Amino acid sequence: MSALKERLAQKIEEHRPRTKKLLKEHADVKLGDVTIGQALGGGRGVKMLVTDISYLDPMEGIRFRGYTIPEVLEKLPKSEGAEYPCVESFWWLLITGDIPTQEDSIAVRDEFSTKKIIPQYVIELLLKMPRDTHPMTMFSCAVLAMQRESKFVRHYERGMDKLDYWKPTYDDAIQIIAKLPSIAAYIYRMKYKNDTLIAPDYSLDIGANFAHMMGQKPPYDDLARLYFILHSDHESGNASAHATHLVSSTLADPYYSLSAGLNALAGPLHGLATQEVLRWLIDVIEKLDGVEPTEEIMKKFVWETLNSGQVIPGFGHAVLRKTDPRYYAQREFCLKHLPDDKIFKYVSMLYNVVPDILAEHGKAKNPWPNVDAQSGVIQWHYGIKDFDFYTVMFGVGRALGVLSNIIWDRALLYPLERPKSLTTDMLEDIAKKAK
Ligand code: CMX
Repeated sequence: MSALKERLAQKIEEHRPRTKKLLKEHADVKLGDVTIGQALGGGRGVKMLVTDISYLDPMEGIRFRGYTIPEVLEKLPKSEGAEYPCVESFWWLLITGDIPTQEDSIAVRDEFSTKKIIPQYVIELLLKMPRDTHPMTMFSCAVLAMQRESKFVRHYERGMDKLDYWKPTYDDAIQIIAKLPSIAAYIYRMKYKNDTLIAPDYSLDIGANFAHMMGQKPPYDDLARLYFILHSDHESGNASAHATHLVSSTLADPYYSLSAGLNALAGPLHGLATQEVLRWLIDVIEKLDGVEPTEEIMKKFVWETLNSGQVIPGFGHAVLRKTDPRYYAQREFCLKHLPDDKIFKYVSMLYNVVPDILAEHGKAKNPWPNVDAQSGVIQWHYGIKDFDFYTVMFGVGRALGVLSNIIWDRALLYPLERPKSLTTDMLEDIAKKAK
C-alpha cells in the first residue's frame, strides 16, 4: 500500500465513528427548511450534501480542507525551482486534510508516475474523432473509454465488503489523475497542432509534464500547477461535483462518475464560461476594428449583451457574494508575469465596469467576477488561443476535487442519492394551505 493510501486508511478509521454517531444519535436534527422557491430554484441554499474536502463561504470564498488559497499556496511543498506548490502535494492535502512533507509529496509523485501511461486505444480513439468535435467531448470520451480498466468494477464483481469500497475507488482515482493531464495535452496537440504529439516526461511533476506536453516553457509549468489547484474543488453542490457524486452514489465506478462530472462542466453556466469570457472579449475587440477600448466603450458592450438577454460570462455566482479569491490568485500571476498584456488590461477594465452595471441591471445576486473571468486571458497570453480548450484544463483540475470527494463518499458509506420530488399541483396545494 502506498504511503498516501495508508495514511488515508488511518484517517478513514478515525472519521467513520463521527458519521456513524451523527446518523445514530442526531439523524432527526434539522439543518433547515426547503421553500417552494428553493425547490423551483435549483436547490439554492438547501443544505443536503456533506463534504470535508472544501467549504465555500459566500463572503470569503473557498477553503480547501480549512486552508484559504493564499495559505495553500504558501504552505504546500513545491517542486525544485517552482513558485507554486505541486499538484501532488495538493492531492495529499485534499485526500488526508494534512499538509504533506516534501517526502510525502515525492511519494505521491512516485505513485502517479507508475500510472501515467495512456492506453494506446485511448490515443487511437481520440485520433479517430472528427476534428470539429468539442475537446470536452473528446476528454469525457477518453475517460469513459478507460472504464474497462476499473478496479472497482473487478472487485465489486468478485464480491467486496462495503467497508472496502473506498480502496479500489482510490486506485481508480489515482489511475485517472495520473493520466488526465497527458490526455488533455494530447487532445490539444491533436486538435490544434496537427497531431504533433509530444511524448510525456514521467520524471516531471504533473504541472511540469503538462507544460512540456503542451509545448510550453516556464513559467507555464507554474501556471499549470496554479490552474489545476484553483479549479479543483468548490464544495460539492456545484454541477460537476454534484454530477460526479450522484453517479458515484449508484456505485458506478470513478470512470463513469468523472465522465458525468465533466459533461456537467461543459455547460456554459459552469466550466464553459471560461471559454465564453475570451470569446466575448475577442468579439468586442474585433468589432472595434483597431480602436482601443475605453471604459465607456466597454460599458456599451456590456449593456448590449445584457439587453439582448445574455449573461456576462465570468461574472456572478450561485453561492459567492464577493470577488472570487480564485480570480485574485490568477490576477496576481498576471501582475507578475504579464502585466502589460493587452487582454489582461481589458479584463481589468471589465472588473471596473461590470459590477456596477450588473448592480444597476438588478438581476444578478452577485455582480463580482468569478474564476472564469481571469483564467482564459493567461492561456491566451501563452499562445493557447483555442478557447474551447480552456474547459478541458478546468476539467483536469476539477478531477482532483471530485475524485477525492467520491473516495470519501465510499469510505463513509454515503448511500444512493435520491431526493424527493413533488408535482406542481402539490406545490400549489401546499402554497394555498400556507396562506
Ligand atoms: N450576467 C447577466 N445576468 C446574470 C449574471 C451575469 N453574469 N449572473 C446572474 N445573472 C442573472 C441570472 O441569469 C438570473 O436571471 P433570471 O432571473 O432572468 O433567470 C438572475 O441574474 C439571478 O441569478 P443569480 O441567482 O444571481 O445567479 P444563479 O445562481 O442563478 O446563477 C451563474 C449563477 C454563475 C450561473 C450566473 O451568475 C451566470 O450565468 N454567470 C455567467 C456565467 C458564468 O460566469 N458562469 C461561471 C460560474 C463559475 C463556474 O461554475 O465555473
